[in-house]
Amino acid sequence: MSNQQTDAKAAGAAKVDELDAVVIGAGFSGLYMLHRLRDELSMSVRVYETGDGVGGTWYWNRYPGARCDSESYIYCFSFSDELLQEWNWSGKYPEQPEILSYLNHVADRFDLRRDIQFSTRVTSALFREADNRWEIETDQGDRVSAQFLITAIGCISASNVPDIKGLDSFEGEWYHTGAWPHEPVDFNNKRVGIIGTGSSGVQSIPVIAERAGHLTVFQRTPQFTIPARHETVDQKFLEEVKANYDEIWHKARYSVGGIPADPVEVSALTVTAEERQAVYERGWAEGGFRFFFGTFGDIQVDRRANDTAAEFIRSKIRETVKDPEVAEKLLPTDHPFGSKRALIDTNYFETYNRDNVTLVDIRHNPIVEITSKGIRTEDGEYELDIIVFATGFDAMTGTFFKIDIRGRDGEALKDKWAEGPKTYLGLAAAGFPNMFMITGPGSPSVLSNMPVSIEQHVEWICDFIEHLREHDAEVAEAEREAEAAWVDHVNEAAEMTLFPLANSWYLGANIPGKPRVFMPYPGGVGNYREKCDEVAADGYEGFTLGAGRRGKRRTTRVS
Ligand code: N01
Repeated sequence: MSNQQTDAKAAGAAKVDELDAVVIGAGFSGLYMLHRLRDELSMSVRVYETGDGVGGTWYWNRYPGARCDSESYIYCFSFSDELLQEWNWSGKYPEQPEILSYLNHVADRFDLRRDIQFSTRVTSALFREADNRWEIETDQGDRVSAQFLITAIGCISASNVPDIKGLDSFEGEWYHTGAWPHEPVDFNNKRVGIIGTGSSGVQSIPVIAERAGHLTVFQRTPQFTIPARHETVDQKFLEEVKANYDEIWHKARYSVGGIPADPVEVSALTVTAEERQAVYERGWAEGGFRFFFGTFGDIQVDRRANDTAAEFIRSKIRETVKDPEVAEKLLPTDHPFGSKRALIDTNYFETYNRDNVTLVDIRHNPIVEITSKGIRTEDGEYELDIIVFATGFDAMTGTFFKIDIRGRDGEALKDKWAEGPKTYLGLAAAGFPNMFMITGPGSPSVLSNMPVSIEQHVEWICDFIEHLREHDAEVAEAEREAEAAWVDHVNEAAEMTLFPLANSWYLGANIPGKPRVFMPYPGGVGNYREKCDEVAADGYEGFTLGAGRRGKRRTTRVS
């Protein structure tokens, strides 16, 4: 393995640095990947990061109210006991600034910054068959070659600003929640309009409403959302957690969603109406994902069971929102509960009781255009000083497509995935040797507590690289048959759930023209981990290992 880490620009444009690995992105995934490759496998690694700091998602998503839906004690790395013991979370659900501080602490603690090149976007990555290396270029003129290319680019990082006529003519300010400015936005006495009521909208609407002169919410799809019951972390609870972390992480790693919840077997359909009501009331009072995972075992897979939870939430909306007409507009009726990303909130429905908040139902009164003064819907114009787009992301594939990634025979990843992403285990793609994806499409990723999935991927990739080194194998490539079988399995697993019944970004439905394919793996992080471990134990079944050159590929497995 080479150990050369000369700075590309310092060495001059003509010089091509030779690295063992290039990692794209310095969020949770990229930071841990760098630590493992560099400090445990002694590899030469460079991380390229578009932002001017670490944090990924938590660097970009600085909108008012941004916080994580996973509880803080499990929304962190588990790989270092010292790190777990020394860090003290203050919020039950950590706010964006606190998560960003945590990631900065991790970067400093493990001395990661010296191998991260900030303010640099990777523009292309081409696999050179002649010497089995990736050639990577950036918008800063870097040109490096690496044996391994590892994407740590996040699943929801390509912002989607919808193509609405007239945005250029708007004379006020506009922002996307996923690319929020670093300086505070002044909402004081301003007329603010927000489009979108997904996670970002539901979190930011109550906070913006408190600061703005007037807030108009443009809602296309009403959402199910559960009160988070946010509070400061109970210190006694944190002490107990710290004393029991091994057990907690074990449970999370073998769970469905990467959180240490005990599976609930009881069906919502086998209890009496009174018992069901009592369970939902308890879940509602506890709040957060406990309602989702801790009430009944079949609400995610059985429509009739799901209907009971959906009706309970609708009754809570009617109870909370004082104006019956507004409440009616807020009732989700066109998709099962949880089939779009499950949401949790703080004072979301209560916000519609405020005098300075107006709800516009753009499903029945569509946006026609953005004007110089605001937003015009079919029934009139809403004058605004600020427009906030909480309109989500070109998820899971969009960030890949911003980079010109080409594998064997110059095949573009964008072409390979034209009809939807095709991966083996969400970790690798046939035709793209030595490229590994952290939380790629086809892995549990966005359906899980991300750090748990990220750690599993990073560790699996490192074990695989060690295996390659031990066996003198230069190249690893997913086999097409294994990839096709995995894609089929992901689709079959999705068909067993209620996910396909909603128009969600999981299916690409939010981006006009995007193929409707369910992208994350819905089989649960525990099952997925076991499958990945089996693949490894079986000599990395489904991968061809070897020199990798055309005509010289070894088709027998090295184990
Ligand atoms: O984006 P979304 P998000 N005209 O795609 C609407 C993670 N996250 O940024 O439902 C009008 O969910 C769209 O309407 P519809 C989390 O995984 C986590 O909120 O498509 N409206 C929807 O209401 C999450 O799922 C956290 O009909 C348009 C909204 O915009 C993911 O990021 C916090 C429109 C987009 O919702 C994305 O969440 C934040 C158009 N043309 C985010 N296009 C936490 O952990 C879209 N919409 C807390």
